[in-house]
Amino acid sequence: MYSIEKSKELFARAQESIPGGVNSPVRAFKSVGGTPLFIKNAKGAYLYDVDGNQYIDYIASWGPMILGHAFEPVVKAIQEYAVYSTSYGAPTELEIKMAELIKSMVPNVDLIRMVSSGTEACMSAIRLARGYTGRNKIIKFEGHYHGHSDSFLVKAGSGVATFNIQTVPGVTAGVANDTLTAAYNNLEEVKALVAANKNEIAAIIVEPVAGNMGCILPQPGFLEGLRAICDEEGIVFIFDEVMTGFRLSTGGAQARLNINADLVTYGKVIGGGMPVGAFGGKRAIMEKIAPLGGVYQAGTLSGNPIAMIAGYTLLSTLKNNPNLLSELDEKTAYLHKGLEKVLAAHGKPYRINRLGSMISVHFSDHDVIDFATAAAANNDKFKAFFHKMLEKGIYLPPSPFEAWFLNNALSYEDLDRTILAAEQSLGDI
Ligand code: KE4
Repeated sequence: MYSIEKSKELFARAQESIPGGVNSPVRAFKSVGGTPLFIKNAKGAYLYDVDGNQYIDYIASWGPMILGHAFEPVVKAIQEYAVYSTSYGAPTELEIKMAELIKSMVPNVDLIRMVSSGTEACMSAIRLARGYTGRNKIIKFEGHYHGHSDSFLVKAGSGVATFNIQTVPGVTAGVANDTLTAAYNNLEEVKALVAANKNEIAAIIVEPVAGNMGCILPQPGFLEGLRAICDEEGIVFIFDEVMTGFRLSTGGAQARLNINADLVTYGKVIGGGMPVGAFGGKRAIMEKIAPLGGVYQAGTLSGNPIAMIAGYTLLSTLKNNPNLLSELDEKTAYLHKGLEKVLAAHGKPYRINRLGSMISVHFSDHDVIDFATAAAANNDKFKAFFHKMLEKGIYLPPSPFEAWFLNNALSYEDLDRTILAAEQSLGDI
């Protein structure tokens, strides 16, 4: 058994000054139990905790570290630009280059606005859709997570599902009443909501490939059906690509799934580990955003130069080397195959969901196609599996309601170590 004494000490100390000892709830290990590991440093595919233990990292900072930790070109860019000052509060050419780069990778984005988190991106996109349509209501999907702004904390995924929070205190009934929810992959439910709220729905927001209840794929025709409903009803179709963007392809889920949204939100990968989010899309809609239009949206550190150069360096590396994402897909397929083998040999029910490098394991005897089926899996078994893997130096997301995030610094030896650890862990639970 590896020692985590220093993490235990730090966790106790952290709780004296930080709510729950963490700055984001999913890091607290609350759903899986045990002590969250305090990380000292990371490089490539490996995390090193304060007790000196090494882990193969399948969180990758929840997505951003897609080419591995401390990716040299990003580190060098940050070091180079930091001496020019870390923020100006005035426009820079760097922001233009970042916007032009994203537009070159995502053709149906005419205008894009930088913010500092995925939450801000999704919150702003919803306000924009409401301002553009003059309507109040939105449709989101159960188990989807679009950040922690009030409108989205209704039947949300990620940490909200992990902690089984049904209604979030502080979210007023007024706000919650304007958020309608449907089961992911259930087009009939969406049609019924639209019919019952005729001309009142401003936007439908969806994680095109869900990642906040484990990884769950859109069923054939589902996204196309949503697109048709939005076209017929004048509803703004928003793809939340905070997780899928620049991971599923250099054009994100829109390109990979060949379907266009009206607005798209980004986060995670586009900052290369620095705080960046963005929302963008059709000019006719984006022109409603201040200072062009009346939909106010702002941010002191939006387009921050250090964040921009980090994101720009990572994104341009992905754009100029499209083999990197296909290598990552191949590595994930290899892991999938290996896990399939050991899970089948284990003889207990399981499902593996995967698209590209988004993957999750569910101890379930039925297909996991929405939140209800994800929640009905044997998630106690997942908790036991999580800790057995951690003891073997494999750091998975500490919740069955998260996708695993692979990074391209993972070697095939790391993947074989993971598969062997899974085989051993399954034997122990
Ligand atoms: P942030 O505000 O955390 O940057 O992004 C919110 C967000 C929006 N949309 C999607 C699809 C997301 O996955 C997220 C954030 N994802 C979680 C992990 N599943 C962030 C981890 C955390 O809360 O610490």
